[in-house]
Amino acid sequence: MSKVLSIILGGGKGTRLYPLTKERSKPAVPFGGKHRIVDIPISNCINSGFNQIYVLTQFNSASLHMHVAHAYNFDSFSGGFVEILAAEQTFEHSGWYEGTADAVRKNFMHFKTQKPTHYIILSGDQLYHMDLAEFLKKHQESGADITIACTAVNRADASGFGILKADKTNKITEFMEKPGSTKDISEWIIPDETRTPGAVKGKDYLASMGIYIFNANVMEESLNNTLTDFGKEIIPEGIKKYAVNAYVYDGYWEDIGTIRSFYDATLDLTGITPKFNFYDEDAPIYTHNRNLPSSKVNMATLDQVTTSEGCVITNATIKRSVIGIRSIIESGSYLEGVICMGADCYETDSEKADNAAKKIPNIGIGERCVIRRSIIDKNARIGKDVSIGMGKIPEDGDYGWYHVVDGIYVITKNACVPDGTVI
Ligand code: ADQ
Ligand code: ADP
Repeated sequence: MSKVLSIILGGGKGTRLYPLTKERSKPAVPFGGKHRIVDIPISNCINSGFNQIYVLTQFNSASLHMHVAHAYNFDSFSGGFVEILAAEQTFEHSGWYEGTADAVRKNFMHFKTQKPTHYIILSGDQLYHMDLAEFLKKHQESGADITIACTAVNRADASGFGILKADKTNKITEFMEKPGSTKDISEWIIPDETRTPGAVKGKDYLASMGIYIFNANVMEESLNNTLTDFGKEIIPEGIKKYAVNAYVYDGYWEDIGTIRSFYDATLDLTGITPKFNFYDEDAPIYTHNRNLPSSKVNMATLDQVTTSEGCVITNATIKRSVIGIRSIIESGSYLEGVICMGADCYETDSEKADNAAKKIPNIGIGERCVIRRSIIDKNARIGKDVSIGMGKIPEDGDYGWYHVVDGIYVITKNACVPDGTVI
């Protein structure tokens, strides 16, 4: 019998998704209108039959705890749990996780007492459906000590991933972490005899997906040192010492750890045939059930839009956008290429009267706004006649209540945007 502990690496300082990670840890960042990023790896684990799950995160956030507590309740017979382990100061350790391996090491005593046979290490910021039970089966059949899930990528993508060489038996012979874009890596091109049937032309390099299975004893030995990162140190060292295999995955897999990739992958969900399937009965993506009312749409035109529960959209034109829970969009507004994360609550009539007295807009998007190329974080108050992203895009930077990252406007959580603002 195997006993598998799943460990989701929930994120370092979260700088690549800043400012969405300004007030929350990365796993808690809202994704796809009603989910959070962490729902993807957790759902992959649960759908694969692995329900003992830890999420390692750099800092504690109330919203992550509340989300996990609401969303993942297992009955007492299943033995399942999702537990968040945030970096903390103890007598032995001071502060932050120094890297991915260090995060696992700092919690290792906690894991070891459960006597697992295997650890599955998963990245917290990737979009994919994968049957991890099949991954474990292949790992066990091969007799490997460590198996790395990998996928074929093109030269441009190879620069930012760990790339590897594997022989006909899938044994990994060499590994290089993030070769960069200028190095000649032509000798790492996948040889024809090891290409999988699903191989795509142009995707010539085998990249680590940052998803690993370790036999429990091998994990313990691998961490018995001061190495801090899996990709930079533990995996390259492991290849010298252990039998390390590749498990090639041909399906859709995307990193959503940067503002650009988060924005593109989210908007892809609005396409006619999105690359990531949220509509798979056999592999649902779980989340917090909030008991919100259905969305109400009055006289609006919506084209390639996903709307979540509890929205009220009036006389708006919305194209290729993702509208999050409890979004209020007032009359005459135009949105294109917008990720609107929605709100944590509805405002009452007296709160709205208060807003009017203080001359601050209500939560939501006011009348006659035009917004493009933007991510609007939760609880933002966008006044009337606001224009965002219609002119020349400013340089990337921090402009206070909004940031521009990779040419995308990010309106910060709780931002208050006065009537008539143009950016
Ligand atoms: P990266 O994703 O660049 O490469 P890393 O920064 O170590 O590697 O992040 C891996 C995962 O761990 C991410 O989900 C990240 O958020 C999380 N993480 C990072 N630091 C953490 C910390 N201190 N505490 C908790 N979680 C942390 C890795 C591999 C590559 C591989 C790519 C595939 O190193 O070889 O190709 O993943 O995406
Ligand atoms: P989500 O739906 O995003 O998971 P919740 O609905 O659980 O979130 O609420 C998220 C946050 O909003 C919590 O901190 C909660 O306390 C807060 N919240 C919920 N309702 C209200 C309210 N009526 N007024 C102010 N804050 C609220």
